Amino acid sequence: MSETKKIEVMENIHGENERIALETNQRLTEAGIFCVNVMGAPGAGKTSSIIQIIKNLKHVTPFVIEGDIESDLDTQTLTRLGIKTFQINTGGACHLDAPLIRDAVNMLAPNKKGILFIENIGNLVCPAEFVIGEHMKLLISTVTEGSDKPYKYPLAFEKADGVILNKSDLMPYIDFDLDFFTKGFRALNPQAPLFKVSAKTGDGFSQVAQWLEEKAMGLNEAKD
Ligand SMILES: Nc1nc2c(ncn2[C@@H]2O[C@H](COP(=O)(O)OP(=O)(O)O)[C@@H](O)[C@H]2O)c(=O)[nH]1
Ligand SMILES: [Mg+2]
Repeated sequence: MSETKKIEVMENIHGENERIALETNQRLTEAGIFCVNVMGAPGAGKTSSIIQIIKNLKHVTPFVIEGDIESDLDTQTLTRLGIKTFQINTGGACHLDAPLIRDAVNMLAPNKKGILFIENIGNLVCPAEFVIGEHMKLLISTVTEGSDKPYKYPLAFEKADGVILNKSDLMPYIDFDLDFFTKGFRALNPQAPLFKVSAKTGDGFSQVAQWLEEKAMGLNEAKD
C-alpha cells in the first residue's frame, strides 16, 4: 500500500468521527447540556477533579460518562455520591471516540439541562486527537508530572480550553517550576485559563466550577 492511501484512510476515519461528534454536540446543545471532555494522564486526578467541581456547582445538574480501558471503579465512586454516571470500557483503545460517546449519551439519557463531564482515557497523547461531541476540552495536569509537560505533549495543551494544575498541595515536596510550565503552556495557548488547584484539599475548585457554570448558562442563553 502506498503512503498516499494510508493517509486517505486516516482522513476518512477522522472525517466520520468528526461528523458523528458534531451530531452529538448539536443534540446536547439542543438539550441544554454543556459537554466537557476531561483529559489527562493516568492518576492526574481526573475523577477527583470532576468530583470537586461537581461539589462546587450551584446552579446546574451534573452528569458523567466515565471512560476506562477496564473496570468500573470510578463509576462506582461517582454513583455512590449520587451522580448519574455511565461507564464505557474500551477494552484496550487509548482514547474515546465519537461513536462510543453517541451510544453512551443514548444509554445515559440525561434528562435535565446541565453539564456532562466525560472522563477520557488516561493518556496525554491520543485523546487530544479526537473530538467526541464536547463543547470544551479541560486538561488536568499535575505538579507531580513535572513542569516540562507542555513542551513534551504540546497538542493536549494547545487544544485545551482550560487547564487545571492539580496536586498543588504537593508543591512543597517536589521541584516544580511554575514559571517554566506557564511559559511553555502560554507559548502554545495564550487564551485558556489556568487554575492551580488541589483535589485533595478542594482549594481552587470554586473558581473552576463558577467558570464552567457560566459557560453552561451561556449555552442556554444563546439557545433560548
Ligand atoms: N495529594 C494529592 N493527591 C491527589 C490529588 N488529586 C488526586 N489525588 C490522588 O491521586 C490518585 C489518582 O486520582 P484519580 O482522581 O483517581 O486520577 P485519575 O486516574 O486521573 O482519574 C488518587 O490516589 C487521588 O487520591 C491532589 O490534588 N493531591
Ligand atoms: Mg479516573
